[in-house]
Amino acid sequence: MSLAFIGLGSNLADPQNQILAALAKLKALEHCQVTKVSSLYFSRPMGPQDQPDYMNAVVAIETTLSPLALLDKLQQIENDAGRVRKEDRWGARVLDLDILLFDQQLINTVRLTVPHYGLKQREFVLLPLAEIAPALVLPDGESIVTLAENIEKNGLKVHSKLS
Ligand code: A4P
Ligand code: MG
Repeated sequence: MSLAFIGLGSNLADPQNQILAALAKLKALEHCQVTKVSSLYFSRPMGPQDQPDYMNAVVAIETTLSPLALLDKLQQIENDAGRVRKEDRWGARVLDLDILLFDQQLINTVRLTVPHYGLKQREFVLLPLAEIAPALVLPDGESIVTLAENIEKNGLKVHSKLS
């Protein structure tokens, strides 16, 4: 059994409902058990500023799936939500599901980079992670709580509880 952390983000087509629907689909995945759910966070866009604000959350999943099999499931959920992949980096999206961590594994393949490359620079990832896994330490030895305490909050705030 592995422990994975998944980041959820949306800034189009009713973001709050997108996150709620994605959470329900994650809970229904075979070979996966959602064990922790962060609050729903309101966040300012990272990247281009001419896009709507985001809703973000992080969940913990216990799974017997491989990292790539889990990625397949996440991309299926993104596609079902009507996600259209565009060229514009960091642009608006209906639903983004990222594998933030997979146990203490370091993965560098064409399809998958874990830990997620933006993990340490994103307040909307670090704070929800610290909320649900305060004892978590990254493979490089850095503590999530310390990273979360030291990052610029950029208007991040808890919007509501998810469960
Ligand atoms: N991929 C590699 N590693 C991973 C991983 N750990 N998890 C590959 C998931 N996928 C991973 O993904 C492109 C490819 O990355 C996938 O096919 C997969 O094989 P994508 O979801 O199509 O691309 P993306 O997520 O749009 O990448 P991009 O444009 O770099 O976006 P980011 O970095 O995810 O940022 N502001 C706020 N406040 N909140 C947000 O959530 N999100 C973004 C998107 C921008 N600004 C934001 C937010
Ligand atoms: Mg993504």
